[in-house]
Amino acid sequence: MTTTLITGGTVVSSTGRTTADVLVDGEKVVALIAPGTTALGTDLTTAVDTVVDATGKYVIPGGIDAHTHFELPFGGTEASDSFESGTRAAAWGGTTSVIDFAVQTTGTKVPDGLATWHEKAAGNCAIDYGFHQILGGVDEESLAYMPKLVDEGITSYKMFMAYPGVFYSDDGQILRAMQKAAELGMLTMMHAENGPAIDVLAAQLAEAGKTTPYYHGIARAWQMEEEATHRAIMLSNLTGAPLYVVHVSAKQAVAQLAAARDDGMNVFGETCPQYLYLSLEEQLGASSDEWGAFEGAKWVCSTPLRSRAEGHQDHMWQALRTNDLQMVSTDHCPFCMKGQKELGKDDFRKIPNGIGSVEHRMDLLYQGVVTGEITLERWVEITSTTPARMFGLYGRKGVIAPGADADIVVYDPKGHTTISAATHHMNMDHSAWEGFEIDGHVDTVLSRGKVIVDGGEYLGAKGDGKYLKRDLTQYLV
Ligand code: DUC
Ligand code: ZN
Ligand code: ZN
Repeated sequence: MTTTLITGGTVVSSTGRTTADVLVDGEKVVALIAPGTTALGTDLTTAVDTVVDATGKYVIPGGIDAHTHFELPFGGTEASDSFESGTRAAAWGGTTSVIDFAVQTTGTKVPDGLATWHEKAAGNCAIDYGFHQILGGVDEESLAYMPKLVDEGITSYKMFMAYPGVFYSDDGQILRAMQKAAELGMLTMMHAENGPAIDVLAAQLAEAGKTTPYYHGIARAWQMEEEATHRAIMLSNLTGAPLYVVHVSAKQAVAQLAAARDDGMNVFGETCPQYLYLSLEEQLGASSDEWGAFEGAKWVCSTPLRSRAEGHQDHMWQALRTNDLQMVSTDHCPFCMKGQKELGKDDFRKIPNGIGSVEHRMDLLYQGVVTGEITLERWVEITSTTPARMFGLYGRKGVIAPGADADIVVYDPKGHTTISAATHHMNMDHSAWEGFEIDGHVDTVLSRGKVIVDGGEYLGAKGDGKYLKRDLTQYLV
């Protein structure tokens, strides 16, 4: 077994920071040691196989991105990152676990969708991976399969209040699934937007000739998100099923979650980097020589980017500080402009929805530390520790402590990262983050004890990543 000592760094957890050397034996962390001390009279730097010098750097638990869509069929095409390219890009960016969504679309069977997802991922991943299950058709069969999902380590599932005919569940279906989830202790994840109403608004805009990407954001108005979030909370309240609302972007939706939490309900919310940094006006309204007003298609995702004038972005940062929102995932769902986003050149409704960020989440959130939006500890908490607890991985993941998997990132606060499609590792012909400057850098990444990224070199291999059978959420007793 290989032993590694990470020396001289500042080990950061969700609750504090300390100067310590981290000793790794095989796949596990075995000790945090005060620097300069010897263990059992041995100078560990000469006793171990590998020494990683982290002097002046942060040593943090590897990032956990709990919301990715690799190879997702969507809008007549497929998300452009495979499990291979997507997890490798994640590793480059300091993410060492992902939880992707196995898909049941309306009219198909849950075990078939799940088997397909296992086939796509097995042997291809650079880092560890788990699954949530999308339920796109709540019926007797899919309800009966829910206990089996738990047995297979899929302890959370997602429903959609949007996308009629593809993923959509009506309120009666949601109620039934939540009743079952409450019984099983499963976490219900919700895409909370009023899809049927949005589809009417979108059709009215298109008929009026308003077909550019900007109108995607107008059709998917914040009222549609607030209303659906409220409805999901009420169904959760009625059934006793804990609720996790994905990709929250509207400040009014946050207010719904905050009020429910103040009332003692087990409801949680995630936001994504795009809702912290990007806006309806600047991105969806963008225009370029190459793409004209279609430039905004790069940022067409759902929920949509919100108006900066209305203050949603600042509110998302605030909610992360106050714990009204608990964590940040990417909703990584990449599509190229050429041949994919282009499908909606004449009609925003045909643009495949999604932004690719799996490589940049740790950096983008670290920039929030630099600008004073969040503390260093909160950065670790919302990118690693909380995702681990939320999705039944804590102890193994989300912490640097004896017995935990040695998923570790050495992050250099004096380093610098410029994000660009020319240098990123995601399979995309553009970057939603082109030109973003980060005052920090992912230097070294260990995945279960193996150094997979170091000094600008990728040292991992396809198949390093293993399937994560997850426990029930650790947020509930
Ligand atoms: N939102 C996206 O932007 N893409 C995929 C699915 C979703 O809900
Ligand atoms: Zn969604
Ligand atoms: Zn998603």
